[in-house]
Amino acid sequence: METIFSPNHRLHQSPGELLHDGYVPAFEKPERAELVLARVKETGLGPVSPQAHYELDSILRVHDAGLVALLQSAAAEWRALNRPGCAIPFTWATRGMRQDRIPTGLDGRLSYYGFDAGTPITPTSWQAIKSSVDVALTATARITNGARSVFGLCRPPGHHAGSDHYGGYCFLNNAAIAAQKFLDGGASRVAILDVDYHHGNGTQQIFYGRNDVLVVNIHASPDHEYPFRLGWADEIGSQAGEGFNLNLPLPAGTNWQGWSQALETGLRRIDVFGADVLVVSLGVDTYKGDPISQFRLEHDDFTRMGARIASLGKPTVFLMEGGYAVAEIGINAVNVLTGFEGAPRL
Ligand code: SP5
Ligand code: ZN
Repeated sequence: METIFSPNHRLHQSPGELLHDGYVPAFEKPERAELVLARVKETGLGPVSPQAHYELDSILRVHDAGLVALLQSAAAEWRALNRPGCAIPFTWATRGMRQDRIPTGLDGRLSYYGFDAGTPITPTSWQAIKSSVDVALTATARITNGARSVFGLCRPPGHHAGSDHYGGYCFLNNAAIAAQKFLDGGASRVAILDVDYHHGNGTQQIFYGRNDVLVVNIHASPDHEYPFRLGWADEIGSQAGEGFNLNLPLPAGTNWQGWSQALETGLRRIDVFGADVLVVSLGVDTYKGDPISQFRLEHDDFTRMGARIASLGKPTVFLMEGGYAVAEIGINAVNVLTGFEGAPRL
């Protein structure tokens, strides 16, 4: 399996942010992608290729222009106000506050488009964000050109980013942009399988009213886990999209036995849907040793996961999302890919 990788991911690095007196630690760090790349090479998974450069139009098919503009300018605007550190919001709208009006000032726009305090924008973040999308789009093109599978080693990740909001270490939704690219290239149905520990709220929101993209999420219940405000089982899609969003929330402590049952449910739904192509949001923060997560998957379970995904027999793009047990992230991510490749073809 070919891997698409950009060293530009290093241009986004959270310093760990002081937010009033609270500390927001930076689990999403450059070593993550470097260790996955090292494991790709160590295992001889396949060639590693650079990303191609794409115009912004593929991003604007999914995201609001105002969000994209803010991601490009926020750090410079922050600096122009003589502030140290990175651009970060510190006010959020709750019930009874206006959602319809975009404030003109920087803090107001950060409040409007951002939804958490853990996703700082540094002076060079935009280059990493854009390169991560380019990695996803390059991977997408490989499938369009006939590859059975490809790995987009995206960083920063994307599945928490919605059409007009960013957060959860995510700025632009790589998986959603890839899915839309497939549709624009002639596919009629795309399935997104999100196996990250956290609910992919952004991916769900982007496709919630549509029936051309089936979104299946397996994740920790939002009752107790980030992003807390979306990801329950009764979210099934709206209007034309009703029945085309499947959430499979699971309790803390879930191991392969429980997780794989949810996977089988998700795979059956994708099979019935009849996707032309599958996009996997590949987070490996379901690992038992993950520092911010509460599931119990082991190294070999990731191999099993890849083999089960392969049983769908679909052209498949894997795009890197979360996973924070840095020493093991490479083993777990690449185990999914080798498990996929080792599975008998249909
Ligand atoms: C892509 C992805 O996996 N994003 C995850 C974003 C999670 N952000 C919340 C992190 C909260 C960390 N809490 C630390 C608890 C450690 N004991
Ligand atoms: Zn995650």
